[in-house]
Formats: sequence, structure tokens, C-alpha cells
Amino acid sequence: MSLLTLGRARKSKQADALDDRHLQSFHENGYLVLPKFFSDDELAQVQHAMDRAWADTSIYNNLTISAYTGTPRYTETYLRNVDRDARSYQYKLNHLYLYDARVLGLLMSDKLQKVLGRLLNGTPLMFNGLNFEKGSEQRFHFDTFYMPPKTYGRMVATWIALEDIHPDSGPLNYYPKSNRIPAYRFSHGGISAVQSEMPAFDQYIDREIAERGLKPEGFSPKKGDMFIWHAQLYHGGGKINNRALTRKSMVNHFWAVEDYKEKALEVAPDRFILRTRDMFVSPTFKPVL
Ligand SMILES: O=C(O)CCC(=O)C(=O)O
Repeated sequence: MSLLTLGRARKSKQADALDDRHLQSFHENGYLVLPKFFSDDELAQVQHAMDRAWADTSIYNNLTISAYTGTPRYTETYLRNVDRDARSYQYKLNHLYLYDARVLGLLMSDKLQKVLGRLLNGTPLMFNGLNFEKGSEQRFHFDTFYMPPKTYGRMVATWIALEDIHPDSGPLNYYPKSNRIPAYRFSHGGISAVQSEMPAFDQYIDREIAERGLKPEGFSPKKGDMFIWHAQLYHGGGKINNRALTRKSMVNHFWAVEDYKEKALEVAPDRFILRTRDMFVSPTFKPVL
């Protein structure tokens, strides 16, 4: 089945149900939750792709990983370079959709693209993907620290629960309404982070949060639920209270094609991903260990 056919086959009423109230709530609160957005069958395809990625150690498997998070063995490299035991530690697997057509088909499906198109007020351009099997415990941050869109605020991220998520597994945490805090400007005048200036940022954000009376919340969804956050939502990975628990989830980030026409690759009619040559590569990435 082609990508296009897959996308059509998945047309759902849910996308059409994204009305003005959803839009208003998204812009007021900085997020939306769409329950049971993906079916068990669709999620089984993601699980299958993950299992295949871990099983395939061939040199042609160019998936990359941030492995052994929170341990002295932390590394960013090709998946094929890490021992198979890395799967039982915290990790982030990058861009699974470049490797598996069914995962790509799901992310390019009509139902998801319609929702994202409305939130972006444009054509979605998927520019990365992250798969987790454990909580990330990533500190609170704005995604625009690392990937600021050309147009302020014109970026969304989806967080899809691949299983029921337990509150002790280190769920996604976020501050509702933090999207309304004016973005912190670093010394270069922009909003991408300068590491040495993070203490000043921390002071700024702590003051803003306190003055606005914002309180963090955790997202402990059921399998198939999807959380969508605004470019400027302050969020991170919660603490893992029970390390035996998994937290299987997939995150994808989207800009608008209209902002990046020259970097968009059309993978099916009207469906776009960022060209791989334009993708961000961490300066600490090691192709060979
Ligand atoms: O899922 C998580 O734990 C955090 C994900 C996140 O913060 C991100 O992808 O920007």
C-alpha cells in the first residue's frame, strides 16, 4: 500500500472535529489532548518498527540514538554502534520515520496532518522524531532553545502514548499557559539557548512562573492518546519513581512548509519532511565509538 493510500485510508472524523474552541484552547493553554487519536493497530506498527530497528544491526541501519541517558556511558551515535543492552536504559531513538514507511505513513496521515495544519495555519513540515521506551527525565525547557522556527511560535510537537502511561514512569510534565510568557532573549538577541546564559534564563522563568501563578501538570495518558504542544510551552520529562516501568512514547516536531520551502522534501502529494541534509546533528554526535 502506498503512503498516499495509507493516508487516505486513515481519514477520520476526529480531524474535522478540531473546531475553533480547540484552537482557542491551544493558544490560551499551550496544548491540546486528543484522546484515542491512534488505534491499537496503528501503534502496533510503531512497536514493530522499534523492534525491527533494535534487531537490525546492519551497517545500512542509519538510525541514531542518544543512549545510556543519565549514566557515565551516555553517548550519541548510530544505533548499530551500541550494545543491545542499551535498550533497557533510558534512550532517545531519532527519526524512526526515515527508516520505516508505516511510521512515516501514520505521521503523514490525513487525520494528523489536518489537525497540525490548523494549528500551524499552514502545511506541516515534520523535521524530527524521537522514540522513548523509558521516561527521559529531561529538564524543563522550551523546544525553541534548540529548534526555533522562522516565524515566532510556528511550531508544534506531538507526543503519542504507545502504551498506558503510569504516573511513576516519568511522564511528560508541562506548565499550562507558559506559552504566553514572552520568550527569553539570549545575548545574540534570539531565542535559541546559549548554555552559559542558562542561569540567567532560570531566574527569568522562575520569576515569570511565580508571578503568573503557573503550576506544573503531568500527562499520564492511555494508549493512543496524543498531546500536542505549542512551540513556547515549557515542558520536560518528569522524575521516574519506579525504574521498572516503561514509558513508550513517540514525539515529533513540525514547522510550517511556508517557512522552509527550500528545505522541504515532498514524500507524498502535499506531505512534507525536512530534507535529511538540513537536519540538526548534535555537535557531540560520534559516528564511530
Ligand atoms: O517525553 C519527554 O520526556 C520529553 C520530550 C521533550 O521534552 C521533547 O521532545 O522536547
